[in-house]
Amino acid sequence: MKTTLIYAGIAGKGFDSLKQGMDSGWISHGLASLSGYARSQGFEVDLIDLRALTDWEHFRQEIVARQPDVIGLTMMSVDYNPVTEAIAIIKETVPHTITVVGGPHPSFAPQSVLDNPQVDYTVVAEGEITFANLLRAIENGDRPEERLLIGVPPNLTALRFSDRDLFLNEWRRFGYDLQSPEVPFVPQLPAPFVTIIAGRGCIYNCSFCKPAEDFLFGKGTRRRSVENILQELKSLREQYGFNSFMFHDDCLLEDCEWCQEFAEAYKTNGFWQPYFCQSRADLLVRFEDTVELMAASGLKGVFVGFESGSDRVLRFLRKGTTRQGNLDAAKVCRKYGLTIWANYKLRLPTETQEEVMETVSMLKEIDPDYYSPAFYTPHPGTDLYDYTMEHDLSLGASYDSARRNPTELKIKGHDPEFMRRALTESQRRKPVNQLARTWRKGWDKYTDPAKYVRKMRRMAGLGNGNGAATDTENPL
Ligand code: B12
Ligand code: SF4
Repeated sequence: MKTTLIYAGIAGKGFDSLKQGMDSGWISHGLASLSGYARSQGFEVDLIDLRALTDWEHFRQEIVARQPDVIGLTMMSVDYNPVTEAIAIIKETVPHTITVVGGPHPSFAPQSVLDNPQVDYTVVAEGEITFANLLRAIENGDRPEERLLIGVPPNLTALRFSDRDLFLNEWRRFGYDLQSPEVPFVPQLPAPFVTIIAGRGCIYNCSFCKPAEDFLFGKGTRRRSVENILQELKSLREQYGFNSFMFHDDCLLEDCEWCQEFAEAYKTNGFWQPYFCQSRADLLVRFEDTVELMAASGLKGVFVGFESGSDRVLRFLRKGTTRQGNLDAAKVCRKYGLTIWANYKLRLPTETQEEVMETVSMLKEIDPDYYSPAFYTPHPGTDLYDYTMEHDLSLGASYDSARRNPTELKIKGHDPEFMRRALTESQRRKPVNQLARTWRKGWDKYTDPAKYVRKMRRMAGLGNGNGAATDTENPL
């Protein structure tokens, strides 16, 4: 029996977009895990990655050539339209093929997938065991009648590692160079670069995220053992000689004991490769000792969900953090030399222009290394999505817009011109911070410190720089 998995993540960048930036350069661990488990149960699985194809005609040709018996498609909300189009082509070209859709969107809004009669099965929640069981039933000619299947959570430590070859072989077939298994996105994380997931779920309750993620992974977090993660890293070291990696986990730092154990074991097992992870701001402050240990083991940067600079908005988001807490978290990052990737949202429901400007001013104080602004996007299954719908705040954008990128507004009630200005302003550094950054960047390169200080004084508008080269420690 032939099974093909489909990654249809082209809503943002379109076809032929593979390896153009982080969104298009990473594997789907969902599909890679599904494939790993299916293979361990004796099934043959291959992949079509729409990002590597040229257009829908190309997709049609691939389907005709492969003639799969079963096709499994993964779907975030933003993938709804490409997945629907792919299924229409599959049913037109190889009508006998059984289509199975799973992933975050079907788990959060199953009816919207079940409504499509061309979808034979919709799988809610984690799919490894359920998908393999379905394949076995189909092979035995004993297909379930029920179209909605509920996934069974697997034991994460017992699972096979993500089947990266599923993606890498497919990319190689289309001529993509594999100097890095996944696309590195910041200079702090050099190629070859890989992503890894230590656990599933999150114990917190932010209104823009929950309860949706609980429908996917259940309440709370399940984490792989440190030993299991190290085994995967060892195999990645052997296979790809990776030079850096990133944890995809929503909030790695929530389990500080796990992080401490990992940091110790990472070093003692001879790893030196820099890595990034994601964290809430409050945990960086609460577990500063753990942050210090991790920084000593190779942690080089953190994706921080600052979200807002307004205490009222942070309470509304049930974020459990404060503006001051966000500022303190940034200080902890600076103290241990961690790159700050700042995630924040503008144009949230109920947010006033003054509150938007509080976020802008907070960012000026944080002075992050990378700005990651979002125009709030309601995602099905979350409490804030329900609030948005109940209060008729949605601008009713198509699924293609179910992305956080601040390109178009998705919520009614704000002046677009003001939002564009606020967006630009949120990413403008204070001149003093800009200067300090230029200083740090240039300092190492200058062989003549006095000359460098004179140049910086001129830039800072402190005269022509002559005769002022005494304070090389802090020229600003
Ligand atoms: C890493 C990540 C990314 C990465 C890589 C994404 C990728 N290729 O998988 C990047 C940065 C590229 C990314 C981008 C986006 N992401 Co993202 N991402 C994540 C994150 C943190 C981890 C994903 C992951 O690997 N999970 C672990 C794997 C094992 O789980 P999984 O993929 O869900 O797969 C399991 C089940 O869903 C199911 N399953 C999945 N597919 C299938 C298919 C079949 C046939 C079956 C049977 C089962 C099945 O079985 C799998 C194994 O148990 C999740 C949050 C989370 N913790 O999951 C958000 C998350 C998936 N992302 C989200 C969003 C919103 C986005 C963006 C839209 C953000 C944006 N820019 O606006 C983009 C969209 C990208 C695109 N398609 O164009 C949302 C999705 C919400 C929604 N309603 O769809 C999530 C849930 C975060 C959140 N809480 O809001 N993301
Ligand atoms: S936003 Fe982050 S911390 Fe909040 S519930 Fe979602 S994953 Fe957890």
